[in-house]
Amino acid sequence: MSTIRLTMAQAVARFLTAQKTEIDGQVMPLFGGVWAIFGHGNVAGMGEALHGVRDRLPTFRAHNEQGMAHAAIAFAKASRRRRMMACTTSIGPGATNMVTAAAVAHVNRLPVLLLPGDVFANRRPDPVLQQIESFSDGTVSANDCFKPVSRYFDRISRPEQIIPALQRAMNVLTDPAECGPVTLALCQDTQAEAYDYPESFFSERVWMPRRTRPDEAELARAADLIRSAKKPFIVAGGGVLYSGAEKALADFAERHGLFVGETQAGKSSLPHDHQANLGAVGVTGTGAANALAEDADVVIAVGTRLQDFTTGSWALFKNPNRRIVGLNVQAFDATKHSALPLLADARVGLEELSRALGTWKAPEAWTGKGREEKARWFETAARYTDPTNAELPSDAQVIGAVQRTSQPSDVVVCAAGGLPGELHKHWKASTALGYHLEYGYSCMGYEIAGGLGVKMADPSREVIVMVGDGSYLMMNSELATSVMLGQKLTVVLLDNRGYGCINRLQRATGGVSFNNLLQHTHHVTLPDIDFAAHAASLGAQAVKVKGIGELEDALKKARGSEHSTVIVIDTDPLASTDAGGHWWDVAVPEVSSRDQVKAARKDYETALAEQRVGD
Ligand SMILES: Cc1ncc(C[n+]2csc(CCOP(=O)(O)OP(=O)(O)O)c2C)c(N)n1
Ligand SMILES: [Mg+2]
Repeated sequence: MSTIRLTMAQAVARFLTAQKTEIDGQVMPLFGGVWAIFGHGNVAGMGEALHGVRDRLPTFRAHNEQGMAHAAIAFAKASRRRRMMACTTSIGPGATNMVTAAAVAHVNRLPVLLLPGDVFANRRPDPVLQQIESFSDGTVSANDCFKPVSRYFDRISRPEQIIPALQRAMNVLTDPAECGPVTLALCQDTQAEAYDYPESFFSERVWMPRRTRPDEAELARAADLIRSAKKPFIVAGGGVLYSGAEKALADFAERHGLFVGETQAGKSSLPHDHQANLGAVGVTGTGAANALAEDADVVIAVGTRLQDFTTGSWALFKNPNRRIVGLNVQAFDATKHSALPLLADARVGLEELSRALGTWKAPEAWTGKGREEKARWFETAARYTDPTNAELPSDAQVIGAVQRTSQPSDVVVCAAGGLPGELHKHWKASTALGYHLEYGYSCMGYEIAGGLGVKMADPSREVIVMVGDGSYLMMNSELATSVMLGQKLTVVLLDNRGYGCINRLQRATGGVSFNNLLQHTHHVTLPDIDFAAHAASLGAQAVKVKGIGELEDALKKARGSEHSTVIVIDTDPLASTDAGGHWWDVAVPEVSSRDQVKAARKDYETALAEQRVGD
């Protein structure tokens, strides 16, 4: 066996360069790069190793570990999980800064390879700078925080351990069912230790997406159930996009006369104007999709985790006879709420299901209802997004302006605040992946860093990041990285002077406006933040606009620019789209001295009665 003597860190770097993926017949590197913030625990080991492979595996310097991991996660999502990135950090705070991002990837089932540095395996210099020192457990380090939010966690304390660990890591990162974050905590002395690695460990490997075919009996049972349906309805989740099943979904819906509601992760599975697409479903759903979801007797749930925003906290699907067919690669999801599982890749699953259904079509009366509801919704929705002269436009009116100046190939990126709900209802996505919402963890601060990852995944598309003032203040530093890397973003920053959506939620649950909008906080001086000046200081072109007309002009100008641009607009914190949507379970206090809370509790108990438990 021929071997090569490398440090463990050099072996990691070399191994990553040998991993390939095949997209549209073209073999390319699986890893689009490594994000790195060096410190003690990775600068000497991983730093030296990454420098050695920089021509084949670029290293990118970020400003915040959470932000760089967000960029990596967004890159993977925008690449349909077919490409990914790694992230390396120092030990201690550099590492734990990434834990929230690991949770983002875990919830959203997205691949990212996290390589935090760890304490010395030999323990000689203990306690080292940033070592947390457990009194009771000598094996614990700060990196144990990654365990619950990693699909696979390992700590590498001998150089040869990296051989099975990296192979296991690749299984997890590329398996559609298991997919999620992998954390390999790399002890700093081990990174620098040499070992005679077998050459074969570094042979090129081309990873192909596994397309699990349905089990025959499950397929027959699912087809029987769908054939018995009078009111079938499809829920399209992120799995449709990860599988590249858009055409299969369109064919399936057309052939069998079915309508589709899209989750946040599934939005853009069908073009907004496709006859079958009723738009968003669930708590932030369109009136059209929700009308059909409420009545549906068979819900075909494709590639969705069925989170509460999709199921209306399990009160949306009201038909007492409703059954669910769970078409999913992951049994954990396919069997939720007594669903009839159909374990398969979304694309082949839909193709085979269609074959099994033959010429079966949904009843015409039901199809007619879908068409009517869709027409009614579009008329209603336009009232919220049409141009306005209002001094303080709503989020929906800003979305209307962005939409009017956008191109079909644009990608809109968002994650938290009031915007995701408004975008889910109103954004008209024309092409697959044109809508990028991180709404599994809805992590404030994902937006700009995520936008950067989306842009790096496909630089040919214009990326428009929509972000609230709260999210922007929480994390904006990768804006400077976008400037540094020449990866252009257009950021539309909606300044409603605080946490608008949480203030609205607080009021809706009977609370007093308290500690959300800046004016309702404990303060000595009410902040008056000059976001345009802030963005400009990070190197972006920045402008503050007044109203929708100026916003549209600024958006057109930004399109012509090659530079990252931030457009700031003041918006109304109280306005949101009251049409469409569905109840969401947010627990209201059972006792309170406030009459408004008592009233909200009464409404809450009435709503709870609609919640279906366990069926
Ligand atoms: C990291 C993180 N902390 C807290 C929350 C809870 N949260 C959701 S939206 C929100 C306010 C967002 O404010 P902003 O970005 O200004 O959007 P707005 O609500 O004003 O539309 C908060 C605090 C979260 N989703 N993520
Ligand atoms: Mg805000």
